[in-house]
Amino acid sequence: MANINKILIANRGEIALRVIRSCKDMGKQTVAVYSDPDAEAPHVLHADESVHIGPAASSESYLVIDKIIEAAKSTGADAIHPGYGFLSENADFSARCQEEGIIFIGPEPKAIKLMGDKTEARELMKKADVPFPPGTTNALESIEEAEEIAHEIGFPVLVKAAAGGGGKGMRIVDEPSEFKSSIKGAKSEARNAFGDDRVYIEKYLVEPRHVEFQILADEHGNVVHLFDRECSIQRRHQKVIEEAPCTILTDELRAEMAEAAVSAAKACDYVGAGTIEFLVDRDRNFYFLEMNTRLQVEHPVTELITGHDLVSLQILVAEGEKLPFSQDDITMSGHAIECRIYAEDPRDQFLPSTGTLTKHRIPSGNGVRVDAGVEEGQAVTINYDPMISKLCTFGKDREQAISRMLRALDEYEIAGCRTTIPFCKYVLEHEAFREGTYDTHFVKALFDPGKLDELVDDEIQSIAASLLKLNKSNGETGYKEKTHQANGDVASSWWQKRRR
Ligand code: MV4
Repeated sequence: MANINKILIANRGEIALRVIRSCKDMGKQTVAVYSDPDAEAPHVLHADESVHIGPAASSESYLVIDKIIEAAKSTGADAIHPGYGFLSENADFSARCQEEGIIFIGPEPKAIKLMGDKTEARELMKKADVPFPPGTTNALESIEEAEEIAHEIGFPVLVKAAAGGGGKGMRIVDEPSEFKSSIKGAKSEARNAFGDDRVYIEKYLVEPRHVEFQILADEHGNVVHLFDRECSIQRRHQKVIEEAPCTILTDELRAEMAEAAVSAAKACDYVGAGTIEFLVDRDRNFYFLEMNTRLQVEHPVTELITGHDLVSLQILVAEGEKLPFSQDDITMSGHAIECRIYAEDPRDQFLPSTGTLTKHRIPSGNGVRVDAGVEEGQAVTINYDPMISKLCTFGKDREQAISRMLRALDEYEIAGCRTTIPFCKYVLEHEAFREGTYDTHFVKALFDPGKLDELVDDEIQSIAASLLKLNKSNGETGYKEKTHQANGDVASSWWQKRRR
């Protein structure tokens, strides 16, 4: 048992803030680290102490193991929480913390390494009796070998990078003639992205749904699951909307998948919070896809349906405590949805839309939770992930969670950059989403940017905000009356539209 007194959060933005909040709930001291442009970021302002770790580039700040370790030592932090992204799934970082006598709030290097290698993970699932898509559990040696396996499992097949995940180094192959170029392409992409060009093949599942299970494990061999999340609404392998629980699972299938998820975690001697991703096909067969050895962006929807604080539990387990409950004590109720609000323009190919958030008024009310990493007046830059916030709603059932989400999206006021709010509204109002009949191809197949009708709304909001600012500064220079008039006009038409 190791009591943790002070935790360094090796991250930024909303997740750093999220971790700080649980630390405070538990009476733990907090240390933030920050790059040049983050000097006044919310995570720095909310932590008890902070350490500057370098310039904007992540490769020179948030990703530098030596700098993070040094910051922990100089502040006397006894543990490090990596959040998600950055160093969270870096086995060397977990190992280095161990060497330095600092508690890494996450799994052992062994589990990170194992699950980071998709061929090894598949091999492990074979032993653990967890189903995975048919194909090889070894890296490909030759085109002939690939053709042989494809002949066995049937086209289409997928060429995937062993070091991959998140869609990089992945190629669909529909017929033998495409093999050569697909393998070459996947290999070169994998080499560039991971410095590892090993690839393998597996059966390509058409129209699958992405369903994942949250698991938690302690050092004493206890492994539990906290049910499932549906994450099929993605674009370019980036999740946009998630919900819990998944609507297509029967109690029976849920129990079966949960058992497989727990087996997968046990197979790699997992400790901490982790996620087992599955694909579910049209016949409701499920297949292990990968394990994420970190806390996930979408963890709040699980917290909302189970009532448990996953970050506190991660910390508890890192202290060597036993899980405070058994599987039977964990129940779920109601329904939760998360919309990721990105600073991207859904009308222009989701291109990043940077700028200063001249207005950021988050929604509230019954069943609404917002995890934001940016505050009004702050700049959204291209240095980091363009996610502004995670807007979650909770309801007694899916229908209530959806109507609360639409209410919250309507209430959300952002000016200074374009956001994915209109896109989220589009999805939530779509028949396929309402009926729950969508799959991982939703955005590609069903999203029509021409149908976004809130352009005027957004633009007027942004003009109104700028004019309001202008109005304030002109108040000091004597032009108040004229701009006040203009501002009043715009503001009133904006309100009229909003009230329709
Ligand atoms: C698949 C698949 C179909 N069949 N594997 C995409 C990201 C990476 N984690 C794995 N991915 C997929 N693997 C087999 N055997 C389809 C996808 C996939 C996908 C998966 C989850 C959510 C969205 C997706 C979008 C396109 C493709």
